[in-house]
Amino acid sequence: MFEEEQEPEFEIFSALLFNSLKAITFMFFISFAMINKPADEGKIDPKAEMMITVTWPDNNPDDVDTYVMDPAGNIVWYNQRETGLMHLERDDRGMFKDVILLNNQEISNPLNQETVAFRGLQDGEYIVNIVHYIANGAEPLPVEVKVEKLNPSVEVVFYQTLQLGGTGDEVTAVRFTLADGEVENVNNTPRNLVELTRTGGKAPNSASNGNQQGGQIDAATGQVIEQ
Ligand SMILES: [Ca+2]
Ligand SMILES: [Ca+2]
Repeated sequence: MFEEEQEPEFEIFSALLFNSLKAITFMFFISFAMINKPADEGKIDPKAEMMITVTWPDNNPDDVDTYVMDPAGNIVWYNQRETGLMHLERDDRGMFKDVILLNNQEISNPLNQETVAFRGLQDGEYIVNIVHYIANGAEPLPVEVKVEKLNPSVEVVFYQTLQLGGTGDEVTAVRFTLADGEVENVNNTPRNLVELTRTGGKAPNSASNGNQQGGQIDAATGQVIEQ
């Protein structure tokens, strides 16, 4: 009799205890998941108006770099990841430092991709170049370049696979002009951007301003080769 009366209270207590334990366990896993978030994860601006995505084959060790010039002459690249309204989300260096944590173990991340986001649109011409910064094989490297205008709905402005032919090779993937938010004059007339970032203009590396000749770029160091 006595035991029967006590039983419901005990059940309520144990149910409360069990639920508390569940809540604590849940919070533990949430905080654990947050700790494990890779530090190198790129930020994607939710307000992006345009997105340029450069992709090369998974697991390929080559380093490809993306250079984009805006109508004001600003150039975004790995050493100047934010300029004007453009932002390079991440410099992908092939397999270098491409690790993610899974179950607390480092595993290699096969993805080779760089993205440039535009926070706003300026009228005028944009130039998108890709550069074979480090090539490891003798074969040409296929690189997919996609340019999308995101608002009011996603519109693919350009989508093509181009070939990069070895260390130092720079290719103009696409040039386009924005006029009142509309894309015009899509073409691929070549224009070198790497040289501009090293020889002055609006580029941050003013150390080589004196070299008006420009000259060849050493792809391994990024420095202008003295003639
Ligand atoms: Ca890169
Ligand atoms: Ca990679």
